[in-house]
Amino acid sequence: MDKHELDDIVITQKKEKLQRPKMYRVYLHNDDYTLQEFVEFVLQEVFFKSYEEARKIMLEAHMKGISIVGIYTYEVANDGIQQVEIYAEKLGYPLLCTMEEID
Ligand code: NFA
Repeated sequence: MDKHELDDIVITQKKEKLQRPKMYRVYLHNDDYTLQEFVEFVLQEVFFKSYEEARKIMLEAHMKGISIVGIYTYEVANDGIQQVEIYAEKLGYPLLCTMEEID
């Protein structure tokens, strides 16, 4: 093959980079003071849970000490946790959500 035959071949194949953002698990922690109904409200309002999902997540934390709210990107997890803090602070509740990076 003449070596110039290859000159027109354009290599378009890029090295595939995995477009996978780091994900974070958000936890709900139990305490003895926050009203159950308030926890349900916050989970619906901040993390867009249905009433049934919110109640299930709240009850699991209430009984076991901790439960998983969901898995989100950094921004969504962090914003959600901050919103929970703001709501809780307004009513003087010690309600706590935390996040942890997952692989
Ligand atoms: N344990 C709280 C109560 O009995 C309710 C609660 C559930 C608080 C889940 C925080 C998280 N009022």
